[in-house]
Amino acid sequence: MCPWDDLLRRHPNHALLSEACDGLTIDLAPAYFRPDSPAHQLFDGMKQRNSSQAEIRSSYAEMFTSLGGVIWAFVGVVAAAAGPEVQFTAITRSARVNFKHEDSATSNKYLLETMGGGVALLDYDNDGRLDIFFTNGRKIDDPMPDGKLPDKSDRRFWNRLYDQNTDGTFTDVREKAGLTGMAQNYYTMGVAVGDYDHDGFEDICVAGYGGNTLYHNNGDGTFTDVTKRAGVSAGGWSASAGFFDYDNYSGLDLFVTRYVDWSFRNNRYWGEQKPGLRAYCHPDNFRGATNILYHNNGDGTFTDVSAEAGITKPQGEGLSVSFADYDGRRFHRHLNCQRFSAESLVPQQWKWHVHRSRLARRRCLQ
Ligand SMILES: [Ca+2]
Ligand SMILES: [Ca+2]
Ligand SMILES: [Ca+2]
Repeated sequence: MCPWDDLLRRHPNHALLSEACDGLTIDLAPAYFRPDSPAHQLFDGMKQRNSSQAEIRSSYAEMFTSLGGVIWAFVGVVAAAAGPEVQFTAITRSARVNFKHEDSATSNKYLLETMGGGVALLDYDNDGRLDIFFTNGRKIDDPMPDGKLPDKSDRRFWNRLYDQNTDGTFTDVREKAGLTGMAQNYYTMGVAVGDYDHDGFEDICVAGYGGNTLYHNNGDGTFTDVTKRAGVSAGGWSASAGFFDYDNYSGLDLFVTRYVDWSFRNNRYWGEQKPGLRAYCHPDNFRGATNILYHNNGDGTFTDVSAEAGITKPQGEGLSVSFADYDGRRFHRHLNCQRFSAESLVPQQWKWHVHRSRLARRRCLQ
């Protein structure tokens, strides 16, 4: 019985230690100690002597006696470095969260169908239990007839709101809540949560291809689409959104990242001109779209202040956004994560500091 077994049971993440302890990979053990340390020499000596597994095992007890303090301290450091003893168990099915994202992939390789969905954890009904909201795609024909829009009427393309029950399971309440997205009929991607009107209930903004949707939480388990009145619909390809109070005034403002100027009509061909060998055209072949900053006017409406804020250039391919006051000056900055590793950091002075990866452009056919 390996004397570390009990410890390793309590720190199962440290697989290398476990292997060394089993005498199967004694080669690994010296690497844990300084070359001039007794422990290193002991392990290395065993390795040099080509000790049998039985010998190695029997020597462990002696090693622990002589090196006990060192090894236990070492193991303690390793355990601390390995992080807290938190384990996760997949309970998706037992929690009755049966959402499956539908991208509606086609042989025409429309760029839109490469996009995944977004998810938000929020307590929409203020019962103290976090609920889950998912965005979803919509049906795309293959090929898409000229002038036709994708269709979200099939239930499998609906967005989803799961209400958490008292026993930790979830109930699909999308229809009752009015959050299916069918009426708006967008291929949705990102989602932002924030109480933009200070009524104590979290509201939801969904970003997608076709436009954004701002849902006001009515406080009774239902939501109302207030996009038009709020003036945040945008259009084009919105990928994500986030609420933050950039001016510390009149509540949460809204930042929307937007991707590229793409449509079913200007989708391009990439790959060999043979059946089954078509691939998705690289996004660099399309003009980037401009991100949008909406200022909260405090009366349920927003004003597009992107130009004044200086965020309309350069045009990128925005996918997600995060906020933080990184220099402690009590103003949020936002980090706009763009395609691949490209990113832009925008401080309060609204000057762009752009660190864009230099990715080779690949040409696609019109
Ligand atoms: Ca809840
Ligand atoms: Ca609200
Ligand atoms: Ca504000």
